[in-house]
Amino acid sequence: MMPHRSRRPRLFVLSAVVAALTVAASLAVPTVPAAQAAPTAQAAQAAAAPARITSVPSGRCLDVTGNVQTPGTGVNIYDCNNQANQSWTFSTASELKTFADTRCLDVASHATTSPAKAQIYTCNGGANQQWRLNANGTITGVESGLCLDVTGGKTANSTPVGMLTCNGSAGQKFSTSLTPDTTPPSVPGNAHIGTLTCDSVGFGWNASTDNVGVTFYDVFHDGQLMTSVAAPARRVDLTVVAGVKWGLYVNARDAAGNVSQASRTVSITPPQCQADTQPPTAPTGLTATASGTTVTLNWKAATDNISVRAYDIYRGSAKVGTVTGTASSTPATTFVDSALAPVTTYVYVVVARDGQANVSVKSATASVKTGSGYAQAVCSVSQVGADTDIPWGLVTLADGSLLYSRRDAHDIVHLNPSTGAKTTLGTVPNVSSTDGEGGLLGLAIAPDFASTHWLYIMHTSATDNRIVRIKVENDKLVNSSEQVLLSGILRNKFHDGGRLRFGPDGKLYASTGDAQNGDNAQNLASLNGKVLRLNADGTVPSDNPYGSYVWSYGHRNPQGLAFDSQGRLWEQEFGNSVMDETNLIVKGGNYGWPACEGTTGSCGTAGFRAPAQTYPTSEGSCSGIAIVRDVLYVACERGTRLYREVISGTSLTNVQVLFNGTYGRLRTVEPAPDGGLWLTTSNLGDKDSIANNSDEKLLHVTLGM
Ligand SMILES: [Ca+2]
Ligand SMILES: [Ca+2]
Ligand SMILES: [Ca+2]
Ligand SMILES: [Ca+2]
Repeated sequence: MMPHRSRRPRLFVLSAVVAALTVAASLAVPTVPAAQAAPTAQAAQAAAAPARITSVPSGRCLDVTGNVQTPGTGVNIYDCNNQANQSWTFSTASELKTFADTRCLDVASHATTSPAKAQIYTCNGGANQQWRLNANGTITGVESGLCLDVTGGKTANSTPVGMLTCNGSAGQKFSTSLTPDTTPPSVPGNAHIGTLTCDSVGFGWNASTDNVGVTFYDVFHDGQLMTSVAAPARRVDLTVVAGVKWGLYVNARDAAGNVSQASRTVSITPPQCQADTQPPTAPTGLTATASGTTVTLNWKAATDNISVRAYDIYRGSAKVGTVTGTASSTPATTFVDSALAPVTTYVYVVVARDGQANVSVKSATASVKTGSGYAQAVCSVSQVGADTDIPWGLVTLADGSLLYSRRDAHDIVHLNPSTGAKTTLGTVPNVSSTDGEGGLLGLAIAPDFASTHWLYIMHTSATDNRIVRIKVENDKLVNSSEQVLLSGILRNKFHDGGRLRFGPDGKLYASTGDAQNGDNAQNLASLNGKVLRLNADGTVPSDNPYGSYVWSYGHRNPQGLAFDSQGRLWEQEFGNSVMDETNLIVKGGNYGWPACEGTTGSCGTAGFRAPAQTYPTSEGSCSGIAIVRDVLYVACERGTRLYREVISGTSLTNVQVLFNGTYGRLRTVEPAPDGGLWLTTSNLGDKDSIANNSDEKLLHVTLGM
């Protein structure tokens, strides 16, 4: 029921109606296209319950300017008057329809950069006619990620409404009884492969169901999106790489952008296209030069009848590293061996390998004597622990001992790095894995841990990712003390983020993945694809930029967080298939995913923040980061290396590659109390959720300069 109104607003309403009728009568009203006169079953379903959409600051209605149905007519706010140009429905295809469902709200020219024009247009199924009604009151264009915006946040009649970068302002808040679809499709069943050749495979699955309808299936390998196919297709032919093991799976997506949990993983290793029994030639021209206790090797590339894929580097008889390439990129011909003893002679040889494990004869040896000083990045490395599961989160206690989470085993270990002695604090309750990257993830302790005993934990549950805290007393988790600080962060097989870090401001920062749905990253109402900022008690800090937990957005799968000496937050993020990135995070910043990956894609979009450093995914895929004396250390999985980068202003300079291949995949790096680093590996069983099928090291790195 309309509330009784004062005379003045009523007069405004009446005059608006008269004005609108006059305009409508004076223009030729376009006829309804025949295709839309007979609604489909889907449209009929959507046509239920038209409603108004009101701008929050003014209470005025979203209104097609002048009550004109001509395609291209803009929208504005106007006194609510129950005219057809203020009556909206939200279709199952995520369209906002008006004029009795004959016109769709539309972003002019498919614009994706701010500002853009919002208008009505003939409904055509375009991505620029799909909208998301968000829980925080914003209405975002699916294609552009931009927010519907009352110009200048004004409240006057006839204020135009356009599209602007989402900024949390009141002019971007709307109220409506229209309800979006928030139910994701069911998990695609029976993921399976057909014929597998050296360069292709057929991949299929059973149809998912959805309360509205499945629109797309997104096919991934190991967290990388390969392709999206429109439903009802239930199979796709994929290009694969001979000899390279991939885990294939598929997620179903509906029109509203809800993404299902992933199917089971189907593991493939394509056969070689041609048998190769011919080893590469030996590398030649090997040289070794020492600078302090660091040795740099260089050699000339070997050749092969097909291709050289890797070089193994031996110091004496011990293999100390591997430099790898891919089917499309040759391996580098340089290697840095650090943390050597001073004033000692070392002898190196290098061998080349092809893609089928044929190994060349050894290169000629190169011998070199190290210098006396530690004037180098790394002095020494020692192993302080081993684990049969994947160490993920790691914190140092005041006595110098370590707590680390075991991702797939779901428990927390207390390690004495001096003796290697381990005790188990206990199993964290309600942890669930994802047959992928989810599980027991990041850890953090507040500065007042000694008195409060709170251990902060980020983990996957059966329904979501969440941040909890549990007291540690008498070397045990007190599970009865558990408090769930933040739940409802979407989970999926991959892209679960998971790092926690307390800032110098006493706030808890958390990195969340996009849950395999890039749209989440630009959706400020979503907790996914974000850096979040919480008070230590789990409440929203009053100075967060959007009145929510969101601190920055537009992230894909961030897993590294660290603060520098100026209190600035740096973040490490996995890209899709091209580039990974390190970002300097600013309050409210938009880091561009999914339109922009590293520096590729629509990275020039206004408002997108550029990364401080990028890495080809084959040389990166980095997870944890740590900052010691304003040098950033980046632990990389696929790149099997630790990057060392000097923070200089807002840049990262003097990039060095450490431990290239020496320890395999690296997950977590943390500052150690002696000014060095803790470093953990993630080599085996790291793409499954099977507990204790790994063979990992916990290392201590003594840093030099
Ligand atoms: Ca749905
Ligand atoms: Ca060969
Ligand atoms: Ca980015
Ligand atoms: Ca495992």
